Amino acid sequence: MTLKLCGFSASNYYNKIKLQLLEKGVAFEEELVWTGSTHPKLMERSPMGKVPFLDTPQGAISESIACAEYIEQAYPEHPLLPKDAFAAGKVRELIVHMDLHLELVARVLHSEALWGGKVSDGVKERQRKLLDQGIASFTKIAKFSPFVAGDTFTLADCAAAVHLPLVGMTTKIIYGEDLLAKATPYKDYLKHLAERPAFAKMNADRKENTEMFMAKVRAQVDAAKAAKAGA
Ligand SMILES: N[C@@H](CCC(=O)N[C@@H](CS)C(=O)NCC(=O)O)C(=O)O
Repeated sequence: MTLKLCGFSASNYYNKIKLQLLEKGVAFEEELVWTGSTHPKLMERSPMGKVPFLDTPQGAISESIACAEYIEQAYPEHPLLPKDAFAAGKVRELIVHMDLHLELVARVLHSEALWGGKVSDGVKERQRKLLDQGIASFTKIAKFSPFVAGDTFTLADCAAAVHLPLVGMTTKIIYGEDLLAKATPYKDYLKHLAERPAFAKMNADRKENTEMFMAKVRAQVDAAKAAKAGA
């Protein structure tokens, strides 16, 4: 059975794993699975109903960190984690930092930044403090020389490539300035990464799927508004 990556290409977490598979040259299939439902296709394979998840010959694995580690172990060719324990720890540190202290913090603002909703001033203030702290500490561990963990392309670049643009864009919309661009050279770094074939493929698929995803979300928002008006 070919390894299957499940989810949708507009998702940054999905693309984190897709980049890893493409960079490593692992043969894989993709299964389009949307979130936001309790469909068994999703819930029976991903306990939190989130994407991505992997369908492996032995069963499903969710959570991108777990997926990434599974892939590194099951497909050891073209490793994206250094052999040295300390260097590998620093790569993992960067990934966890970006997931928890940048992406998840900015995600709270997505309803206003991306989906036409409203986030209260109090929440914006709270997230701003967390973002300032997350970004300041990120600058202490991110190298950008030229890769985020140093001179070698690693799993941390798969995370940085998908999270940093979303965090930067969200802060620009909500706070009027790209807080990440002020503190890091992430835009030049992304330009450099975009030259890699895996990134070009991921970005092309992302653009196509994002149109479908936006249409789906807009339809859901309109249906919710209509239901509210009729209530
Ligand atoms: N911790 C998860 C986060 C994944 C995640 O939040 N994925 C989003 C799509 S980008 C999702 O599934 N959202 C639907 C939901 O939260 O119900 C991971 O690392 O895989």
